[in-house]
Amino acid sequence: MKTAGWVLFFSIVLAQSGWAEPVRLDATITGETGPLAGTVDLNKDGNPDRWRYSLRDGSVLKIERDIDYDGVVDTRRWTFFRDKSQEHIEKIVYADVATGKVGRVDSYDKLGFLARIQLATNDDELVDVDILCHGNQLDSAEVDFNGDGVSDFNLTFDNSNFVKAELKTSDAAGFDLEDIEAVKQWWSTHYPRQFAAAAKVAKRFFKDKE
Ligand SMILES: [Ca+2]
Ligand SMILES: [Ca+2]
Ligand SMILES: [Ca+2]
Repeated sequence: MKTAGWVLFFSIVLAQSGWAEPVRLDATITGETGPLAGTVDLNKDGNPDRWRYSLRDGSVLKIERDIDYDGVVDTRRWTFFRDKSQEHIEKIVYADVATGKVGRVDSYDKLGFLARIQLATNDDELVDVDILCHGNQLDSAEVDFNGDGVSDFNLTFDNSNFVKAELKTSDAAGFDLEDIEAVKQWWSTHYPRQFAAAAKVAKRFFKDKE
C-alpha cells in the first residue's frame, strides 16, 4: 500500500474512534418543571416514594424515587420518548441528586434496545466512559482518564464476553491486557471512582454469566 493509502486508512480509523473533544451530557432538562402526573406508595406506609412529572407535553417523564423510604428523594431521571404515545424510549437521563449534575445518559435504538451508555463520573457532565451495546450485549467501552476527550483505555467485548483491553497512556501495562481480572484490578486501583461507576452500570450485561 502506498503512503497516501495508509494516510487515508488511518484518517478513517481516527474518524471512527474516540471523541474529538470532551462530550458534554445534555443537562438542559434538569431545570424544567411540569405537572405531577402520579405518585406511588411502594411500601404502603401512606407516603409516596415514587413521583412522576409530565414535561414537554408528555414526551418527557421525570421520575423521582425515595429508595430507602425516609421521605427524601434519592434518584432522579428523565425518560425521553420518541413520540407522545410514550411507547418508544429515545433516551434516559440520570442526575446525581446531591450535586444536581447529569451523570449518565442511556440511548436507545429505534427498535427500543439500549445502544449506548455514557457516563460522566467526575460531576462535570463531561463523558469519560462511553459504553456501546446491542440488544443486551456489551460491545465496547471507551474510557477517558484525564478529561481531554481522547480515550485512554479501550475494552472490547464479543457479546458481553471480554476480549481484550488497550491501554494508551504512558502509565502502561505490567499486567495482562487479555486477563479481565488483571484489567479490573488495574483500573479499580488507579481510577476507583470511575471503575465503580462503570462496573455498576455494566452489571446488567453479566447477569446471566454469574
Ligand atoms: Ca411509602
Ligand atoms: Ca430517601
Ligand atoms: Ca484522555
